[in-house]
Amino acid sequence: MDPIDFTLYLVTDRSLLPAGKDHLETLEQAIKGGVTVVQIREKNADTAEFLQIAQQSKALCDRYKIPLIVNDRIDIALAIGARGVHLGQTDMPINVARKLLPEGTIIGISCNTVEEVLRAKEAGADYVGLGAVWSTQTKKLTSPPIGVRGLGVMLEALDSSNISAVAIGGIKSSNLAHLLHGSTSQTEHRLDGVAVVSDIVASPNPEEAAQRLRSIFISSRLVA
Ligand code: TZP
Ligand code: MG
Repeated sequence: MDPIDFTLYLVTDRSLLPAGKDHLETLEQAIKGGVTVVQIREKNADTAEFLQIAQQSKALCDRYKIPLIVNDRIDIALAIGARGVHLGQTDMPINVARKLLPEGTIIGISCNTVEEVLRAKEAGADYVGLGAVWSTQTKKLTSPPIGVRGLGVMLEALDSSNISAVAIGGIKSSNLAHLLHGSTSQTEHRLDGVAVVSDIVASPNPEEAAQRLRSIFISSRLVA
């Protein structure tokens, strides 16, 4: 299977959609704008609803050949044949998830400290989500944002390992260049991408929002 391109990682949140906007329509526009991987994140849906949203989103992502990752739920990932799962620190441990999922399923984990990054490396995570970098309205944070400096320290902890790394939390087209310059100029391990919720999902024009983020990421990669 092709490796995942993490450049622009859209994490969905239907509660942030502007009035009258539909999840699948927004997802399609974001993909047209250049999103490279999608995570379906449903914090309020029951199982039946989560499954239905995940199935519909998977069908759309398949049409555009975009990999789909399911937040939290191994069972839903299995049911829809997702490319991966994204786990939090208090979700199913990586080694147990690995046993349950088909070979080749991507497992990512959220990390907020260097210790969590080292544990994720040890446990064989395929990628880490580092953050929250900045404060955000999208998620109630349980620890303070790590900032650009903190992100740099966590990237250093990844050293030369081949785990992919994405930053998350408060990332917008207005601060992305700053984030990329500040966190990765000194480190051996560079960010493979950025994970974004509200700057795309809550935008009146998700396609343009995705285009802006992607082009900032790509230009910074060219000069780095
Ligand atoms: N995990 C850490 S911060 C966050 C998640 C899911 C939310 C990020 O949302 P936004 O809108 O991109 O700040
Ligand atoms: Mg979780």
